[in-house]
Amino acid sequence: MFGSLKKKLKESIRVFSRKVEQAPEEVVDAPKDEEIPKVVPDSGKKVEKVSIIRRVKKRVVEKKLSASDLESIFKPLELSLLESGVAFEVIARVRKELESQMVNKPIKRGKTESIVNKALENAFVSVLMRPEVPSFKKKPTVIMFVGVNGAGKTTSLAKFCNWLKKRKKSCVLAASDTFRAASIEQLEKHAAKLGVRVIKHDYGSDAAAVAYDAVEHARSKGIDVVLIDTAGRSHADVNLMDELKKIKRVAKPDYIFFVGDALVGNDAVEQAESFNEAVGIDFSMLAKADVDQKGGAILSVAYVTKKPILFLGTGQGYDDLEVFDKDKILKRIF
Ligand SMILES: Nc1nc2c(ncn2[C@@H]2O[C@H](COP(=O)(O)OP(=O)(O)OP(=O)(O)O)[C@@H](O)[C@H]2O)c(=O)[nH]1
Ligand SMILES: [Mg+2]
Repeated sequence: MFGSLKKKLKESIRVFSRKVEQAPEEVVDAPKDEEIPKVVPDSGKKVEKVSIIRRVKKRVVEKKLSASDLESIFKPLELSLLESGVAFEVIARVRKELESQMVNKPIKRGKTESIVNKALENAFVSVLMRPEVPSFKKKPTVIMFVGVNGAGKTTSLAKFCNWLKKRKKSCVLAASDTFRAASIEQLEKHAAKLGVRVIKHDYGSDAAAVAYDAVEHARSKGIDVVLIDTAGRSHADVNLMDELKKIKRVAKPDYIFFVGDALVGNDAVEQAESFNEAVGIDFSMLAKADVDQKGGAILSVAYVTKKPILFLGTGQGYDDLEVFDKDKILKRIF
């Protein structure tokens, strides 16, 4: 996770810092003549030596950057972030943070790299959100999974079911992807392994009706959580987006989880925004974080949608699900 982002950032921080170091230096606290202890005639060498040392020690220790200095040297960092799929809004925020922490602030020579590193870390702190994990106490809690084709919805749903089971919550799955070939069998396989029930209709049938039946089933059997699998769809496909709205209307989910593929970077951010606009999402889950070296989606989805990332998918096994932990993310990057 974050391999290439970390490498890129390290290199661009070095370039950035070198440029800061090359910016014109200011003589700060240079001793004014009257401040320099006068050598008293016949006072001996000692006093004279002290005054020289003081003068050398106090010269040229720091510099200050202007906003335009920062703007002109931000390029390498900006490029690294763009190449890593970080959203434009996040880059703008990072620039603003660096500005507030570095412009017109004393920068000690030789300390630039650690100052830039810290400023960048603070910038990331400000864009990452800490999710509040719901208690899922309402019975049944209904959760609908949405996202584009192949993002990892069904796998994430199965992992989440496993996560809930470990917390003593019972689940039922709704096979509301009645569209893609073999989608129902895929969900049934997961359900068999997890020991939970699937509510299904035929392929081509009304996805909302399946979801409705699953909610009714949970109600009558006292099941804690209903997990609705939906077909992958492009936000540009009006008919399929209307279908999603219908499932929402009929099943009245308590939460809508957007599942994005971490590997597609900024595209996942745009998808999350579109699904948020169309049906309103409550949380994001980013699958395939284990194979994502760039981290752009992980850094951007929550900031842009204003909805927290709840989980990261970190592999293909049921236990490969990680509650999003801001501190853990920062430790991996810095
Ligand atoms: N490495 C890795 N692979 C994952 C992860 N999550 C899902 N996958 C894989 O991604 C592929 C697609 O996953 P699905 O769960 O079928 O995706 P989907 O969004 O339901 O796909 P559609 O129903 O076709 O839209 C599968 O091969 C999964 O094993 C993850 O966290 N890490
Ligand atoms: Mg699926």
